[in-house]
Amino acid sequence: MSNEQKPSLDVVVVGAGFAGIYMLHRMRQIGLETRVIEAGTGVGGTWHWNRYPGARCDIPSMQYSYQFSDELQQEWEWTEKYATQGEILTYAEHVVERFDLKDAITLNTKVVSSTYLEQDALWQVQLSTGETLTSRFVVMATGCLSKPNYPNIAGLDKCQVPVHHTALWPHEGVDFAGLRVGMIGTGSSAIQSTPLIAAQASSLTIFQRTPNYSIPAYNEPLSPDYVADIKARYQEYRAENWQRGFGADFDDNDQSALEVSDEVRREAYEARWAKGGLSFLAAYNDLVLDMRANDTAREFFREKIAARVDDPELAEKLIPETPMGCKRLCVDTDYYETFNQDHVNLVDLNEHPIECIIGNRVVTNERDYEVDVIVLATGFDAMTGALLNIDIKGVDGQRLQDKWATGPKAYLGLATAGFPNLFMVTGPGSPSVLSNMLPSIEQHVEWISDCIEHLNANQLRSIAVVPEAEENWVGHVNEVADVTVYPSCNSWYLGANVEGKSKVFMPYIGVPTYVAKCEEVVAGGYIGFNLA
Ligand code: N01
Repeated sequence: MSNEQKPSLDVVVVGAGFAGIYMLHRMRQIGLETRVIEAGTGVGGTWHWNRYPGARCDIPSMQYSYQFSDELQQEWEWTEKYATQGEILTYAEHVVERFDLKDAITLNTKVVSSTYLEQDALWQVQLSTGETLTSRFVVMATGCLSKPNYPNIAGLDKCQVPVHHTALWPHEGVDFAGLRVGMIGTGSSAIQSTPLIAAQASSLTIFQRTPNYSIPAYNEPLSPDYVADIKARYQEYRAENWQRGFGADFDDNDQSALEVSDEVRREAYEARWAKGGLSFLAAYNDLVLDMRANDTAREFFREKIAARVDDPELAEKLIPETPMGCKRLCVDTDYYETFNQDHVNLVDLNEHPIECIIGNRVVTNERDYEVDVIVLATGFDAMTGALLNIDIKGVDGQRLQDKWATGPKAYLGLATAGFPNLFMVTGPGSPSVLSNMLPSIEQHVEWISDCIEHLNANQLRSIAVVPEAEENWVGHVNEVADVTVYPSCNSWYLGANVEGKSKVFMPYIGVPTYVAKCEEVVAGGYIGFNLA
């Protein structure tokens, strides 16, 4: 393309989940020609794909929603404390209708590659349909948990029974009635789906590599009075939520778990347990900072899990050895109790690893398990998987896959050096998965759209990360993580769940510090970026 040619678009947005939808809305508001490219048959991102039984959000629904429009948040009626996948998907579809965004979203289409044309300061975006787009900016709204992770098990590709990954669940659902089900994985997706699959199946065998910590959800219908109270002070409620990163109901305690007596601590844990949900982690200020404090919570969970499982030997297998919170805490409804049913079995893969799958048999080193269907609840190639699925080439033809071969490097999780005018929403190095994703998405989308407006207002063609600023930020992200318990187990935060992936701690811990840094960068004239 030569300098005289104009790009077909101002902005290409990749993905029509919550990030892509809001990005499109903002771009439209400032009059930019924008197209969203979405691989799925509908909008909603993670809520479009993850339709497994029991799929729900673990952030209360009054907080897991957009706040950019007061009319929208006043009009929309959430029905339960934790919204179901179906309700969240309906909400995403409603937002698209309400803000008249549909015509700019191209479904059933993948972005195959994206190449930066340096001379023109343009991106050339190749689609799976054969169409090529050119645009000034590309915004990767590809989600943190969108590329499914498949276990490398010999024979899985040839097995003779249906295999369903929780992250690519059939839209028509799966009827498990009377079937022998084998499920691999015991993360959030497995923990949510286990009780519902067990209720249908003739047998359910769960293959567990690492047990997880789970706390009851105590999900319930939302009372009209509760909803009215929050809606009357929604802005204030959102502000409180944002200060805490994870939610207004977090109710942080600025005390160490080690400063109080055993009785006081026990009472505090019991109260958090009775409330249920992720706020358990905020019971004391050092649960994720000090292993000794973490041990007190671990011990409490050990007792709680043991009390929910009838067979003490089985309970032992379900109790994690890892620090609490170093993998994302799960939130359940009757997960552990499901193991008290005779037709539900647990196979500890540490004792009896899967050797292969032959025909309809999952073969461990101890015995074969005949199954009629296999559920892979094996998670995601998190945070980088979807980005690296696209062949992205920046300055001098450098590939993002090569640049990130030893782990992702991004400045504030918003952009990466060598790839000008390409933004990421909640990319590696931003709080993203260690925050309530919806406000984090909104903060990123607003930062990016303000930045594009700034470039346009000042007739600037490009914005590029200064490599040194990126190095410093990546170093800081790791420094912060290293004083916590987070890097101490094989989690997807570290990329440790995917064979061959470099182990680097990817999210940034600390929403308020992060937001202040983003604001400081702008106030200082985009510190750490070159604008030209
Ligand atoms: O995935 P996971 P997920 N052989 O990675 C196991 C969000 N989410 O889909 O721990 C055998 O947590 C793996 O074992 P190990 C939420 O942020 C939210 O459940 O790696 N097992 C693990 O047990 C969550 O954290 C909600 O040793 C293998 C499981 O598969 C994130 O998504 C609901 C294996 C994967 O667990 C991911 O959750 C659902 C192998 N080769 C998801 N490979 C809510 O909002 C992997 N495993 C409530």
